[in-house]
Amino acid sequence: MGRPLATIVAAATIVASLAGCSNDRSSRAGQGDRVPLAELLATDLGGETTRAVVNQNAFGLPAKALPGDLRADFEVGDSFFTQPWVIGPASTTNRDGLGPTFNATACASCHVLDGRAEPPTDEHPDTPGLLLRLSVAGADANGGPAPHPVYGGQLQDRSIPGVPAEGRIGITYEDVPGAFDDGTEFTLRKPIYRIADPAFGDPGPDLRISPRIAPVIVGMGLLEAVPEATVQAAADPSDRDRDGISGRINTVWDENEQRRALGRFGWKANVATVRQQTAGAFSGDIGITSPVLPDADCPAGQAACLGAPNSGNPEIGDSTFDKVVFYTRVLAVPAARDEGDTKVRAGAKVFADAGCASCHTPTLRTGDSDIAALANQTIHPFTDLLLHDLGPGLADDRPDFEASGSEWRTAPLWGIGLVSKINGHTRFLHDGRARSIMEAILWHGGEADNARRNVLALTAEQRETLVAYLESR
Ligand code: HEC
Ligand code: HEC
Ligand SMILES: [Ca+2]
Ligand SMILES: [Ca+2]
Ligand SMILES: [Ca+2]
Repeated sequence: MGRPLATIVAAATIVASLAGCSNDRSSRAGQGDRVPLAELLATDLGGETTRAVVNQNAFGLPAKALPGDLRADFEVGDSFFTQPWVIGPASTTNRDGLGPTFNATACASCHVLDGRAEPPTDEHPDTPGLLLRLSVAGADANGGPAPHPVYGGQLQDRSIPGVPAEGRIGITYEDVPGAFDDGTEFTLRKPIYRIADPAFGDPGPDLRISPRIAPVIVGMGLLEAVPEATVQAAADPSDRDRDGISGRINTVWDENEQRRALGRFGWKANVATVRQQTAGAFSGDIGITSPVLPDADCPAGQAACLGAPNSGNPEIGDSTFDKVVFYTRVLAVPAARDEGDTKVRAGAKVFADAGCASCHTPTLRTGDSDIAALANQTIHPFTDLLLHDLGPGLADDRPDFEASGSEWRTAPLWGIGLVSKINGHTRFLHDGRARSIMEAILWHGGEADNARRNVLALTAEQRETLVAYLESR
């Protein structure tokens, strides 16, 4: 183990105690020496596009360095992202066409303040930010999940009058107890999902459900501009360097380009581009047809859905659609904070020494982008954009293109510390099951099991620094 920076006394203590701990740990411990502290503590997470603003709207600002003439497009995109769509035909003809079935009336209903949704709770049982993706065994014509023959690819729990909603999200919880090595106990809560009140009968035993929560959507265009070769180079599917961490790319169907492409977006890197993600959201989540997905999302057999009128062909036209895509691509990453704080600095070392950076890659470089401000930026997203097997605890047993039932894309950690301030909750992971940042870490298994065990071995004080560090990002 090399020498930590002399100025960081607390971190040095942590390194020493990690090295002396008796846990059976892999070669990952000590890899922190290879992750420069300067990268872990960088504040310009989105490169030159970073915005140093900490308020309720910190996820909702345009990238810095965006030329003025593009700001108008951003504003139009914002309004179609934020304002509710209405049932057609309506006098507001450029905002009608909601449904026939849907989950929410606007992008912003789920990505609240361009941030992160909370799963349904006793206090907010009808909050829309959690989706159930549905399928049965096999693949569709493009290698994606095969939709359920009756309920389709997603459970739409709302509908326009005269059309039945498909059902409701049913969740029950199971307690999963555990303890840190120092004896401090904790209880995780494992959700179990079903379709409650299914409108078209029992979906049957072949139904596969993948719960997904709406994430923060800052920095999307930057992630899109990371060269494919960078992502490919980080993949290590057969774990050649024998560090216990593989990392695979997902290859998905790009509907816009009509070809297979590298998956980057969604919790399983199941979508190639922001454009496709936006079209998918308009279609599946809001019931708005678009230039990319011109047909209503009505499975065969749902007669009322199929028979309902459209409000335009498509309901969102090229120019407006493009502006929503643009808006979503250029949302600025807020600057990190508290980089001089002793706790935060100590926590950065813990993060590196526990092996977190093996997947949560601190630094990437963007290549070309059609949006000049996003090109050639050094960014700190804390993701490798790769799939990792996180073990049975987090598995949904629903493959998504190349992703298995237990593989997930490394979640970007930029912006994570502002979720509590902007969205008023601390629910993390792909379905929001974790009730705190620490619970999210404790759910890690599979390829991340060594990292989790390193965290179990920390003292209470070290755990606090790790969380303080993540809250500064
Ligand atoms: C019903 C809730 C809901 C609505 C409405 C919604 N989203 Fe999402 N959004 C999600 C969920 C859930 C995911 C994760 C999807 C997955 O993993 O497949 C997501 C993912 C995304 C992502 C990718 C984020 C990432 O880090 O990979 C983008 C971009 C996005 N949404 C944009 C939009 C836009 C634009 C709209 C409106 C047209 C919209 N969303 C409407 C729930 C929603
Ligand atoms: C083997 C790769 C890997 C390692 C190592 C790893 N993670 Fe993760 N991390 C992931 C993946 C994949 C997810 C998404 C899992 C999910 O949502 O089910 C994730 C999710 C998270 C989240 C939740 C983010 C969100 O937006 O919900 C946090 C926080 C986190 N990791 C922190 C850490 C910390 C701290 C460490 C080190 C102790 C660590 N991770 C080590 C792959 C990894
Ligand atoms: Ca419609
Ligand atoms: Ca459906
Ligand atoms: Ca490896």
